[in-house]
Amino acid sequence: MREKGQSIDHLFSFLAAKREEDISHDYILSSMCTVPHPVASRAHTLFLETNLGDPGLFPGTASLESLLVERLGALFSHPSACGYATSGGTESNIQALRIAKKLLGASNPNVVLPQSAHFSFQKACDILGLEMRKVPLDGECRMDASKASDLVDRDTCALVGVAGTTEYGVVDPIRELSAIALDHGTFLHVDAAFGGMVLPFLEEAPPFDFSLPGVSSIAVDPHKMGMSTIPAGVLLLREKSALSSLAVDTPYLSVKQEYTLSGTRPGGPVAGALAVLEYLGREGMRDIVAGCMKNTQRLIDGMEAFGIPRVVTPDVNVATFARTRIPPPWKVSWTRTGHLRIVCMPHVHAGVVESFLKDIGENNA
Ligand code: 0PR
Repeated sequence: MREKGQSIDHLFSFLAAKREEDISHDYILSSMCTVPHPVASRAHTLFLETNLGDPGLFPGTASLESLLVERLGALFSHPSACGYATSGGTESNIQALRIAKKLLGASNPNVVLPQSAHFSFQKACDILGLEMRKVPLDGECRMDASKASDLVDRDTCALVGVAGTTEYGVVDPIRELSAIALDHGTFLHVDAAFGGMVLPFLEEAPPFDFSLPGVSSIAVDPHKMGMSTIPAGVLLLREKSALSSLAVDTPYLSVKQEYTLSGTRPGGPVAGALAVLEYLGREGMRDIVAGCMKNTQRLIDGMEAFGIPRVVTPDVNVATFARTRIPPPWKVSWTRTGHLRIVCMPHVHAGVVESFLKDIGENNA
């Protein structure tokens, strides 16, 4: 650390230069995050110094967290769902499996999850000492529910389905998983980190939420399609008792117990996430999601016109293609099996899709 501090001008020109080194969102086609909505940024700055880790000191901010949980619970067909704001899908998935493990209390617990599950489940199972039982996918990259059923046994603490997979943007057969979960009395966690802020706003979407009676918990990330500032995730639970199973005593805080994974937690992204929901309403979200889906379809049609086929028809705004080369400066990603993957986030607007397609057309050797 410096002995004497730098001048403001020096410091901020250094910081600005570093920020310039980052890739412009204009070329980022690989990300599930986006430029925050302006109301999210504005709300976030109002709550910069708030800490939800000691909610008694910030009762206003804490009530926004409750309101966020209530709004998302209602969006997912269970207005009295309980939950809390996490740092994102990874924390939500860890906490959901932690709850499931405690509720079962088996000595050698396992988790049955699709091969397509996000790598956060690997972290969760490592931390929690859970055996991972991976269910193969069908030809459209969705979990094969009939094979899931074969893998569930008495030591299965959780069955996991994904609503909007990271790589192929499809929704697992959650209705079938719900039936299996009810049959075996198993906890069913739905990872809707991405799809949770897309599916409720589509005209026709596969079912994935608490309207299915076997669904025990849902992870949803406002910092993805919810256009909030980072980090904003939410874990929702059907039963309050499930969340209470994580409670630890916090003797010297303004509350006596907490069930979160982090201690200190930022209020800014929570205010940002709620601000977007309140400002846009269902109508505004439907418009934004419809735009992203239209751009996804245009991208698929445009690529196929160049002879580059889609891999699957996605349920959400993630498009995948059998193609391996992309001209610079575009930033795309590749799936584990080598398919080109593009996420049509709100910043990937119609003009961006057209200029990407133009570049592909000119380099389509
Ligand atoms: N569940 C699903 C279905 C996800 O897609 C992700 C992240 C997670 C859980 C974990 O969420 P957090 O990263 O918020 O903990 N999916 C993106 C991915 O791995 C995350 C991401 C976002 C990666 C932006 C890169 C990027 O630029 O692709």
